Amino acid sequence: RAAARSLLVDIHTHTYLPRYAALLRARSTAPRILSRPKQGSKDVLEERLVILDNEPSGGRPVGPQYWDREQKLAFMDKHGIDVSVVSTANPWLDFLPPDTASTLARELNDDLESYCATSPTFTATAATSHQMKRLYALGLLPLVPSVPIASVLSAIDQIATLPHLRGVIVGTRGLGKGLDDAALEPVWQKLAANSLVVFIHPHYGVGGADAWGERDNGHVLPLALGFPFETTTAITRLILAGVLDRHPSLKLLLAHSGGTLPQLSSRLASCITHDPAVAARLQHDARWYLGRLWFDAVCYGPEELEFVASAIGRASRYAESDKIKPGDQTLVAAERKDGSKRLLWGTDHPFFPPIGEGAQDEKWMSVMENLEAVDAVGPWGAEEKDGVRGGNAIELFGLDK
Ligand code: 5CU
Repeated sequence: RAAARSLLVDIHTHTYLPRYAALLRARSTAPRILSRPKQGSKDVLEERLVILDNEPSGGRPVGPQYWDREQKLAFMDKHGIDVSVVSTANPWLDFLPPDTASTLARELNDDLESYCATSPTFTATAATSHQMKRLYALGLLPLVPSVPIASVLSAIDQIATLPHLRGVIVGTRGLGKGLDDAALEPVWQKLAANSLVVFIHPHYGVGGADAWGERDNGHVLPLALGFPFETTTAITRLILAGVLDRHPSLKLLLAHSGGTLPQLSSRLASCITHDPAVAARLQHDARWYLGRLWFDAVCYGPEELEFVASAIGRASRYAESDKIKPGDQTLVAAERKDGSKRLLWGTDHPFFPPIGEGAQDEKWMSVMENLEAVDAVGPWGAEEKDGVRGGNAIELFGLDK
């Protein structure tokens, strides 16, 4: 497999490794995997994944695509994906007591390393003959209430020594008090010092799902609204706590294109300005921080991608001075291109599979929509599109090293 063309890299793709799936099967409360007779046939059992509280319809069907590495590779082949940066799916270790979480983090990080290390190798570019693996991964930290911070730091040390782990995936609760908890300072410091990417991903959902109505809408409200609102709240708290001022080299990657942060960043800036106590804590205009973050390109539409890239690109206007006023149109074209450098393509596999009998053999609509969206962003040329499809991920995760 020699790639003369630019690579397609999936940075938002999950797994429940066999060790983790076994843990979920052994549980009797969510999160869990339960076994029940398949609808319409009493003798055939099916497994279902219940990870959200009050999950509708007894959870969702779950199968080997969640834990079998060969199925991950087959999915990648089907969609022309060269490399995946795999992460454990939610809710990670959030529900475990500190000792168990610490032990399991170490075991799962080792499992992930061998998952990647034994994956196929290919020559990434004919020019450099650099050898790349098809699988890299993001490790787990035992981020649970009452865990000794030394256990979290030791997991970071472990991850930093595992060659195919290039970062961590974290939820939004931190040690139970959010990502603006001062107790996390040494964690951010160590992650930054080791150049590990921190993928911030939702699980619980904030608002959206249960407000102002009783009608059952299945998974739609928690996933479409609750997840992005959760990410938005978590990253906003982190920014307001000055984490990015103290740790400017911290590499934070936000799920689902940053939730609603790009859309709300000017409103956030205005609210901060009108609250001097909060404003005094920050070194920059809120919009500046967008340019310090990375965003996945999992938003299913070209207009949204173009908008997010513009908002990221605009961040440079808010650097140290107000030399360039908001609304100045002269930079807009360049901004749209610059912002694209912080967008990275992803699939969300194995979530959002095709629906309906026989659809399993087709390419996944959720994947193709995200791929076609990149292609359809008007202001982007080949360089920007190649970057979002893979070049930006290669650079951020150092996949060519
Ligand atoms: O949209 C997503 O990322 C997900 C996810 O990660 N986990 C999940 O349960 N549903 C959707």
